[in-house]
Amino acid sequence: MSSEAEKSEQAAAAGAGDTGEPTIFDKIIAKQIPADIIYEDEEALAFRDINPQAPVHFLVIPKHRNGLTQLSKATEANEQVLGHLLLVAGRVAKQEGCTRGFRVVINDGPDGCQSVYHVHLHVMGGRKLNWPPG
Ligand code: TR5
Repeated sequence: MSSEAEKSEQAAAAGAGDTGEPTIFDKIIAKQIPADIIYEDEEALAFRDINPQAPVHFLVIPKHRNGLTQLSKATEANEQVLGHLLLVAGRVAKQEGCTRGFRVVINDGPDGCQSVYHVHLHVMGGRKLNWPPG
């Protein structure tokens, strides 16, 4: 894992939460930091998770965060983009070969184990997933 990724995980472990600073995802959007991008449009970016928890594990993020650090801060103003992220999640899961299904997760805040405060969807598949999650 890169030192940037380690820093992000350490911040989460320390319960740092939303710092108001640009996140690692802003740097990925700006192509300042490389990521394995598998889908991109005007509003959304999907890239493989650096620490995959399933054979298919990618993240879908809004390219324009507009203050939306986490789902619990969402308002009606974010409704369209959140819907778009879900549509992208489903389309890219299909593109990635998840024909038998997949899971979409949004971690929110310290109890949700959120480590990057730029709202994002985890999409996981490629094997039978366990339920309930830990
Ligand atoms: O814990 P939450 O829900 O906030 O999820 C953040 C996710 O971002 C984790 O699953 C990390 O593995 C993932 N992550 C963190 C970094 C990173 C990444 N995925 C792809 N590329 C990444 N880079 C380049 N750097 C990271 N710090």
